[in-house]
This record gives sequence, C-alpha cells and structure tokens, in this order.
Amino acid sequence: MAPSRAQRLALILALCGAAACGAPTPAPAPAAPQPSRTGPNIGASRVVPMPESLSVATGAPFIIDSTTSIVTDGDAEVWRTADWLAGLIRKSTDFRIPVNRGGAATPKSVRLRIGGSASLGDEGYELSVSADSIVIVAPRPAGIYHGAQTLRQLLPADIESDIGLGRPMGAPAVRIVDKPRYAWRGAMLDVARHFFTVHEVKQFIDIAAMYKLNVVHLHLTDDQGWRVQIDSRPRLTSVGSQSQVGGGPGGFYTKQDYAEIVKYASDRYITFVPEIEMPSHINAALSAYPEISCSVRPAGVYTGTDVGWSALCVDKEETYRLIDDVIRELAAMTPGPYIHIGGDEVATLNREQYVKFIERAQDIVAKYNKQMIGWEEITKARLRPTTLAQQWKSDSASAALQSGAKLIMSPSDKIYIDMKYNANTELGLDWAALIELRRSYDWNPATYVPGVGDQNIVGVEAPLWSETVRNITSAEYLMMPRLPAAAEVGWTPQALRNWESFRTRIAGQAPRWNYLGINWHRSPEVAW
Ligand code: TNX
Repeated sequence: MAPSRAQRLALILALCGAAACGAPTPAPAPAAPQPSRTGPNIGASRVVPMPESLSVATGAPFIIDSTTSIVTDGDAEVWRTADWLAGLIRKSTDFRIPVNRGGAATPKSVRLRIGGSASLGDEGYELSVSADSIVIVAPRPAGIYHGAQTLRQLLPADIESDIGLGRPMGAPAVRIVDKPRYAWRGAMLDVARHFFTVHEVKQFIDIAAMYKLNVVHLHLTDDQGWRVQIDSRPRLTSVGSQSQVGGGPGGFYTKQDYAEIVKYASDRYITFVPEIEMPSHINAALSAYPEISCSVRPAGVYTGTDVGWSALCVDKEETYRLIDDVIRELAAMTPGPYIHIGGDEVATLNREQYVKFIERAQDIVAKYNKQMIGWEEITKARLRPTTLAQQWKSDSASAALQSGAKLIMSPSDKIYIDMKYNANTELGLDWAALIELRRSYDWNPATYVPGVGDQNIVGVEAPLWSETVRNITSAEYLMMPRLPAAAEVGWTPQALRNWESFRTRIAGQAPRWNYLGINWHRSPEVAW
C-alpha cells in the first residue's frame, strides 16, 4: 500500500539532514510504492545518546511555526527549561514562541510538565510527538531538561542557527521513554596545565549538557598552576596561578567566577566537581607556600609536563593546616557533594606515607561534609564507603570494593580524550593509546575491569588533560566526536548500543556543530 501524504512527510522529516529539514515541502507523488522504511531506527537516526526506548509513530510530524507556543506547569525549574527551549527556537526561526506558565494546553503547543512514572527516576523522561502536540513529562526537572535536549535533536540541525531563518521546522512523530544507565556521566577539563576562561568553561559545559552528561569536573591545580581563589591563602593564586605549560600568563577563577561556573552547570543539571590535586602535582602550591614542602630548595614556576616529581611534606602539621583551609573554603563554595583530591602519580613518597596522607585528607573532606573522590591510587588507603575511586589505568581500582567504595570508570585507553586520534593528530598525547572514535565507543564499563560489575560502578567520565591543549577550540577538536561517544556509553543500555547505529547517528550531529561553531575531528570511521 502506498504511504499516505502524512506518512511520506513524516518520513522525509525523520530522514532529512541539515538544510533539507526546513519547511514541510509537499512530497511529490511517488511513481511506485516506496519501500517500507518505518523501522525503529528512522526517528532515532538523529538522537545521541540513543534513548532506552523509541518507537516511530505513523502519524504526521509536529510542525513548529509562528503559532507554536510552549505550555508548562507551575514548577519554576520546568519553566526555566521551557524558557531555554523557547529561546533556542526563537533564535533559529524568529517565531514568537510564547511560554505560558501554568496555563491550559492549547492546540499546537509544546507541553512540559512534572509527572509520569516514578520508575523514570531523577533523570528519565517521556517524550511524545504527534501532529497536534509535543509532550515532555518527567518525575523530576532534570528529566524535563534531558527531554528538551532530545527534542532539540529531533528537530532539524537548522534549530542551531542564530539567524532567524523564518521557516517552520518539523519533529517526526515518535514516542520516547528514556532514562540513563548510569547516575554519573562526566567530563573533566584540566584548567591547570593551560588555563581556560570562564567563557570557555561555559562552552565546555554547554557541549556536555547537549549530550546529557551530568557531571563536570575541573582539575583546578597541578604543578603548573593553581586556579582557584582561596581567601585564607592568597599566595596560592597571587604566586601560584601565574603560569602554565610553556610559560604564558596562566590565570585563576575568583570566588565570583567560581560561583558563576557552578551556577551555569547546575542550571543545566550538571554537578560541578572541583579537584585539588595532592599530595603530588603540587608544585604551584609549594612555590606559594614553601613551608609545606620538605625540600630546602624553594620551588619555582614549572612550565614543563613531567609528572610525579613534586610532593607535599606529609609529615608536617603545617601541610594539613593548609589543606584544611583550602578544603573548608572550597566546600563552602561548592554546592555538590564531592571534592576530588587527586592522589595519582606520587613518585617520591613511600606507601606508608601515601596511605597516611590519603586517610587524613579523606577525614578533612568528611569534616566539611563532602565525599572524597581520588584517582585509583587512593585504593591503597582505607576508604570510606562514600568515597569514589576514579579508575584510569589498571585494575588496581577494584581494591576499592573491599571497603564498599564505588568506581568512576575513566579507562585511559578508551576515553582519555587528550589522546591522539591517530599518529598524525597534531594535538594530544599518545601514552595510553591512539583512540579513534570506534575505540572510544566500543567498550563496556561493566566488563572492563575483571570482577567489577555495574553494581560497583557509579558511571563513566571522560578526562581532557591539557598539556597540549591551549584553548577551547583545541579542546573541542579532541572532544568531538569522542565526548558524545562517552556520553552514549554512560547513558544507553549496553544491549542497545551498536557501533553501526552510532556511526550513522553521530554523522547527523556534525551539521549542528557547524552551526554552533564547534571544532571537530572528521573521523575516517564515519561517513560524514
Ligand atoms: C596522567 S590520569 C595523569 C595526568 C596527565 C595525563 C595525561 C592521571 C590521574 N594523571 O597528570 O595529565 O596522564 O594524559
């Protein structure tokens, strides 16, 4: 049977790429019946990460035009998401898109409301698109936000334009019921090796939010620079922030900058995790406060990229007084429950000194009512069950399980997005692996470390170390497309993940990145 006009239109809207998806041009009558293409992958051909369940409806698409409005319930956070969505649509279409808070649903409206099954959890949502309405329902506001991000991807890439194209845009008729596999889906940016401005950090957060990541971790201190204001220890920034890899001015975030970053993240349902690296990777602090060093030679500015050589003097009480000051102020500035204390690559302490230090640091973090996170080396110490260990290089992380502590999976040979894609990649390092897109996608967190399963894992995080990365444009080149791959590893059930499907869907994202001015790597594994 030949498809109806509405079905043809739905099909075109579901399949079309960037430019073709504007006005719903009537399809010419086909000469012969079209092959059936209404399998489940059609509507999903655009969405990254792949939703847990998606069925393509047979009806006509919803057309956003000059009469479209958004209607929300009374919830202030839902309204904020509605406002964001309206802004996105207005900027690309020039339509008015009024937002009606707490109003009755009108015909041709996009409806956002708290509700639905509690089984969707903190971040899940349902999204139904038909010719008459788009409905996003979720038990919690974060779910509404994720649902709105999915809707953004169902619309043509033109939605990312900011020149008011004045054209209607269609979303294919679908029903999506979706929630994440893992509660922790993170991205880390190293702002210590090279400093990134607040504006650049916001750009990083925007990309994370687009792919439903919910943690942004900043590596705030290292040998080359201390990047956060601590009032009780002003030299940390006045002396410790003034450089970076290769020299250059460095920089730091004032408390006001920090608050701005934290708020920007939390408005996007992203938990902000600060990392103060210790007891090694600490030269910047030693240069500011020589009394926390055991060395008789004063530390100077360090602009190289070696690791493991610097250390706090772990046997001096002054060291713990400084850490207490830092953690106290940082805890007060940080609404999220976590403080990351680093703990990796310590070449100059023996095991006993290291363990003693980590346990004291853990007590200080707990004293200020935060949960400690550390790189997997911390599993040598006795961990509290609320501590998280971040796996990055080996299976030693599994030692955490004895104490009931859980793991964040960041295997360096899969999702270290500072690794080069191939031997010709100009940016990045290669000590862990060369990581083309498929390698960052094709792995399962639940089977990566022997004896560590989903019950031991809170989720995944992709770190971007910045020894070779000087600005957000370079960061984007390494992130895209590997960060969306990591996002799908964290969000989509393993059984639904499939390289061939991802490879097609990720190609559909590139026109959006072009509109947004995001730099990206044209992986040869994808037909872009
Ligand atoms: C290892 S991963 C480090 C970092 C480097 C990174 C470069 C980890 C916990 N430590 O200090 O920046 O390799 O890839």
